[in-house]
Amino acid sequence: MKYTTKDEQQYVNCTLSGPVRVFVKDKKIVRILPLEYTQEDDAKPWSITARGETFVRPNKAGIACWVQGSKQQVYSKDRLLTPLKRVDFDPNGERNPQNRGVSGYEPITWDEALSIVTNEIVRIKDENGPSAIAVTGSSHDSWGNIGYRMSALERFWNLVGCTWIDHDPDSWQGSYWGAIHAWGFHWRLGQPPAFDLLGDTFENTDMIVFWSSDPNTTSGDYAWNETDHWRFHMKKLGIKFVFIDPHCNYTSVIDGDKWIKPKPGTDTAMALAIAYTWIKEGTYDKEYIASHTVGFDKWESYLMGNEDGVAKTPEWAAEKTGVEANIIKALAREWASKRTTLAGGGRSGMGHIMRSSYGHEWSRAMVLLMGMQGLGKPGVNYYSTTGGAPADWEFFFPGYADGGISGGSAGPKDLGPRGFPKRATASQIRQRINRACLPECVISPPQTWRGVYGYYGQSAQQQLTECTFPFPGYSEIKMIYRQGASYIGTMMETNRFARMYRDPKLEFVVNQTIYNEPEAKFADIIFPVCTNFERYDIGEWAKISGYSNKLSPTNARVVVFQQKCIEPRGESKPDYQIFALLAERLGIGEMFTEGHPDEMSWIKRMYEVSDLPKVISWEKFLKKGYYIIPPKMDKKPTPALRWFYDQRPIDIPDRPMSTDRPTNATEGLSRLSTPTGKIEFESQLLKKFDPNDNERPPVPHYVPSWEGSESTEILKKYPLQLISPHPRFTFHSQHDGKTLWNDEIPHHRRLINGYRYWVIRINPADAARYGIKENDLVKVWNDRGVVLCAANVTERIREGAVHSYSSGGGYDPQGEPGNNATIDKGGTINQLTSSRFLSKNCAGMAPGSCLVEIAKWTEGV
Ligand SMILES: Nc1nc2c(c(=O)[nH]1)N[C@H]1C(S)=C(S)[C@@H](COP(=O)(O)OP(=O)(O)OC[C@H]3O[C@@H](n4cnc5c(=O)[nH]c(N)nc54)[C@H](O)[C@@H]3O)O[C@H]1N2
Ligand SMILES: Nc1nc2c(c(=O)[nH]1)N[C@H]1C(S)=C(S)[C@@H](COP(=O)(O)OP(=O)(O)OC[C@H]3O[C@@H](n4cnc5c(=O)[nH]c(N)nc54)[C@H](O)[C@@H]3O)O[C@H]1N2
Ligand SMILES: [Mo]
Repeated sequence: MKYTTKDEQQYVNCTLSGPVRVFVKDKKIVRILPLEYTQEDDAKPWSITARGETFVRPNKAGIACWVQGSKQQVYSKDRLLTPLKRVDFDPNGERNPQNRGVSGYEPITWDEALSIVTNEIVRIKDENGPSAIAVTGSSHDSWGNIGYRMSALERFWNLVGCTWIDHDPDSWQGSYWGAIHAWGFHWRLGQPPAFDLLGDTFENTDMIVFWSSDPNTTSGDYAWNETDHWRFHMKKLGIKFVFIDPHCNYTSVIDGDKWIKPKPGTDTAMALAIAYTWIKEGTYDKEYIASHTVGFDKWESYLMGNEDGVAKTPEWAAEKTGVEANIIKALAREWASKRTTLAGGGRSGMGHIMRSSYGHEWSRAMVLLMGMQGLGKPGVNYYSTTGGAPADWEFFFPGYADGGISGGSAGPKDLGPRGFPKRATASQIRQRINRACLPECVISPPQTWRGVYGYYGQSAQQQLTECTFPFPGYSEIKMIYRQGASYIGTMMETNRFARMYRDPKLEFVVNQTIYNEPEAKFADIIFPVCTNFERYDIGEWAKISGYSNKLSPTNARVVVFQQKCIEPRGESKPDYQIFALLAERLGIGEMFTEGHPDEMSWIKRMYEVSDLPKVISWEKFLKKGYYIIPPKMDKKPTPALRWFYDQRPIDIPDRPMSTDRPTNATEGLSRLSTPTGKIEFESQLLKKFDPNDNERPPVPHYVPSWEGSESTEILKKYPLQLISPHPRFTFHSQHDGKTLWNDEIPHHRRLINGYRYWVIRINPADAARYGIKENDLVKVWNDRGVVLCAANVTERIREGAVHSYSSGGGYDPQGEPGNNATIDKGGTINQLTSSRFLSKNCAGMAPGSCLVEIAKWTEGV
């Protein structure tokens, strides 16, 4: 085998950004390389021939740049190696909550740490009931179905009882609050299926409009360089790529033919003007409108200005968007004249624009534009070029959202009634919190929100229900148990979180994470967790399942036995083992483990309930470390929405709300899951719910942002629009600030006066006005926070906007944490974003709507 020397051992593992081969020498990781699929018994590569060209799937995994750097990360100086206690926290005396975030830590033994935590759990439960303990994980743990937050964390806390902190629909805000009302798919939170769209695009598409979409950076989640080859091939086939984005993003730089740069958050106006042009010029699919849609007359009436006296002409949109009317017209004409696919977001149904004020209106407008051009026709799809490769979806292996050992709750199951685990767990506590307003729930209840409660893909109606915290009969929050330590970097207006942690109402805070991260420093007790290279697990690369259904953005379905490569560093432990120890002390050890002595026997059980035993023996799987599920190439492709276009019974392996078997509840039907079964230009549900809602009316409207290019008053003080999409060189906070591997990348951080600063991008015209030059240190601020950054002066960001990646891991306050005037040196851009919800009935985060001021920073720090 390549790259080996005789005294090295090799292991296979899977990271959240790809499967790898790990080389170990003298008990230390020496190298991490992408997994190659070149063994004799590996599935042979599939190929697609279209327009006379053949594409063959690559035979090695296209992992993310930071995965190869994970060797450095394992040995990072920031690893937590022992349990820690805050020095001025005494569970039997002074707790000093006001010092969280500033006081130091001392190492304590596992025995001491577990005792303190179990005593506090028992005490707080006794005094207030279990609902006084609020629990949450981050969006993404390290890979593996057993250790994942929806698995071990949920199993443990469902048994103990707690108030779960629900994630708002951060990744798919607009799809969830908006697109669901246009085309249904509530079980996939409003995102469309992508089955077999790779082949359909190769064969039939002439042009792709990438709207708020940078798949080269975001990859449709977890799949990184897997899809780049696809787009290179599309270019070779002559498919034209148009980008609509205030930032000339990486995909655009690499593959783009045209870049259109609207003012952030104004895109719905452009969408309306495109639809207006099609109506005026008669260039839309009238037959499809008649047979596949409802409410078009209402949409037409709004566009023509019958409702508000304003026709949504390209000239009208030009004023809103800053994009010339003739460009909008030209785009509309070319779009209508070609077989055009719309790539909305880096994965179909995502995109930073839908994480901004009224983002749901954009998401609905996107569906309706496609509705006007015959969505589902060959080459006319909603598809972000990040999924839809040939795959065998009958082969069963669960994804993490299927709940692992909790038997969990994150939506339609792949797992089904296969006896895994024996006892599914569910907390008896009805009270839940929306994490977008967690600080307010803790500090200043009552708090009310709508539409975030548990797994929110049960039905479209579910999002109309209101929650008020505290729920009747339940406690306020006295303790937070936090798995992962990223929220100061990743949530909105995050000085709120620092204030929450320092509030005396919180009697006890536990953090369980891998690194000495910003949010961990607000805990009273910290449990050190090992990386995925230091424990066993099992998982399929990039497979989420549950609410993301059968989405696989990779070239191959690869199931990995995640081999432990080295012993856990220091005294760190896998999450599973920490919970097993706590459970034992709480007297529920046997309930938690179901008698399994360790993770390996859970792994074996997961192997057994999957289809793996049919194709690879347990012994061989353990030894080889992976299995590649061969696609069924003899099966006729069923491109995502072709059945709907053809008005045939649904023929894709999608599973609306099937809770028991992997079959299709709407099998035999040729309707969407909207109330009418059609694409709804006027939403029947929203019409019934609140016909007068002017923030999310039954027909999608352009609504000027509450903090954007039309906010005249705020603009006087904060004239620049900040967009903060997902970081190119790290997965959220996870690979930032821990090693030089990433921090040395000049578009990630910049070394100025011995400190590595987060980068902010500014247009040369704006930079000139402010007297800012490349690599200058700048202060970026608004009423919510002050952040120091390094300036990158670039034409790639439109004038009037500034661009900085969303979520670093380097929060470094130069004064009192939580004070909005305290300067953060670490680049925590999310101190600046607003905690205001998308719109009044849609309780999700809207980082895209954020105004700031900037100035060259000349003072020392
Ligand atoms: N490298 C990397 N990849 C990731 C992640 C990561 O952290 N790092 N995170 C993963 C996760 S959890 C998710 S949810 C997905 C998210 O995937 P997406 O939601 O698709 O990604 P974003 O980067 O938020 O936004 C995509 C593009 O929208 C553009 N944009 C911003 N504001 C506007 C606007 O007002 N109008 C228009 N037209 N465009 C705008 C941005 O410049 C960016 O190029 O990414 C996943 N992939
Ligand atoms: N401005 C702005 N903000 C955004 C967005 C945006 O577009 N713009 N997007 C939003 C979106 S879509 C998302 S998904 C969120 C993501 O926000 P988060 O989920 O908060 O981000 P991560 O950085 O992935 O957090 C993972 C945390 O878990 C820890 N961790 C990793 N593996 C393990 C493990 O195995 N065990 C334990 N115990 N800990 C582990 C990591 O060290 C880290 O602290 O950010 C949101 N924030
Ligand atoms: Mo996300």
